[in-house]
Amino acid sequence: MQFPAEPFRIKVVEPLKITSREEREKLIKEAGYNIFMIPADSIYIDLLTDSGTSAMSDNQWAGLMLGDESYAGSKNYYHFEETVRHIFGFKNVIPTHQGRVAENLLFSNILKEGDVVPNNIHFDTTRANVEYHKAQAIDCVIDEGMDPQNLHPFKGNMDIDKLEAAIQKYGKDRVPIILLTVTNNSGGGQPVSMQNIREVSAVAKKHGIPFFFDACRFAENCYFIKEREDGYQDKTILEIAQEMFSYADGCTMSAKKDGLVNIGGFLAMNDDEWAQRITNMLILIEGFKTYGGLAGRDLEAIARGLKEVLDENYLRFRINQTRFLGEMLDKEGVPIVKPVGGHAVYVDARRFLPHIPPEQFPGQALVVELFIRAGIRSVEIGSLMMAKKDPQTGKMIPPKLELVRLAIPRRVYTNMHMQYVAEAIIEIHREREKLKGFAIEYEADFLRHFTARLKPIA
Ligand code: P61
Repeated sequence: MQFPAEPFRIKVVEPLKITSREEREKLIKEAGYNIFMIPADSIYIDLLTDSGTSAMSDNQWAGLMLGDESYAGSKNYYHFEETVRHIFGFKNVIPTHQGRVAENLLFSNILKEGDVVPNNIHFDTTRANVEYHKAQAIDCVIDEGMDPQNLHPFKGNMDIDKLEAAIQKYGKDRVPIILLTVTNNSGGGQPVSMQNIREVSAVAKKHGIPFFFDACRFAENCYFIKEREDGYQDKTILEIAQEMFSYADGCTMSAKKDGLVNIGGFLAMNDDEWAQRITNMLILIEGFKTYGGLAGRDLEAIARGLKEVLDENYLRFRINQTRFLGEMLDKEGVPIVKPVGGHAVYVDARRFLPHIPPEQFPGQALVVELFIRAGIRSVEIGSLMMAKKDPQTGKMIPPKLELVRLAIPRRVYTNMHMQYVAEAIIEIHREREKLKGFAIEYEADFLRHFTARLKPIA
């Protein structure tokens, strides 16, 4: 079968509210045309993020009842630690309540002013945590990774020449760590190949620089390796993950993605001295080292989720569900980022709405129309979220791409939901000339997309 059906059946249902077009027009107007301001229970299909929105399995829910809420030494911590060690192979396992805390703890321990951190592309929380320590976050993804039409199978790969050039330019003493984000979220959920991981690891070793993964979507990355890279077709996802992590010294992880849970994360590493220092900091800001800001039951759910996410039938469905949505759109001429990534389909709003200039937010025009027409929530990743201001003229400098992300929660929506989403977008695409741009009425000084108020341009 080209698109496998859901490898689970539904035991509990959560009814969805279906609002009328008039209700949605009123809601979005009251929200200042900002999709973050819409109450979630007025949304029919919520594709804002795949983070923390997974459906847990019956096995995970059962695990919650085995939560041991002891302050120190909870049995769930040991299960969690053993599971992370088995899959990721790192010696020290430090729980945190989500991914950005793992980043903050790591960088607080190793970064100083003027340092440089290379990554394929830093996710926004990673970049913000690097810059908070007055260090510089630099992106070294291959050029193909920035071209929405290039069909390279591993568009998340690090450009080894760019990485070497950065180390030469700043000197290895100013590069305390090399990161690699799998899959590359900010580049469209694109995978990194095992070959590239080996090469990055070799560069790191040659210069004596520690190498860490941002491992949020590691299992999805492993599935792409199995599917696309020679020599991995007969390996299990666990074997691929174990090999991948064997080339690194540690990782940060938001378990809200491939941990299949609603909250949780961790930091894992081989270095005992770093782990000791970070644990002391953890105790100051998150909690004792056997819970790290989580309940015992949360740790149990993560341990079980990390095992479930390695199931190849699950991953085959997961990756193909995303592809199913992408291919339906592509077939009807809707411009998307290709190949389709692991966790989301990205619509190219610049080509979808060429008559709306970046300063009138074409991506946001599509986001608003998709909500009004179909009750679907997506998110703009374009000028509203990412534009910079020219310090001299005050004029907006748009980012390279104007995208709308349709992120798919894990095990939540069926393929019929995806068909509904595709039909809505295809319908809008047919009538695209009717869409109009937006102007900003209110904006905050930073991260304006979360709270901005907009008005339609007549
Ligand atoms: C997302 F709009 N991602 O994609 P935490 N690394 C990577 C991530 O994708 C990631 C984190 C670290 C989110 C949630 C999100 O402004 C935003 O557990 C590759 O969320 O702390 C999160 O993990 C951080 C969306 C986060 C945003 C911040 O939707």
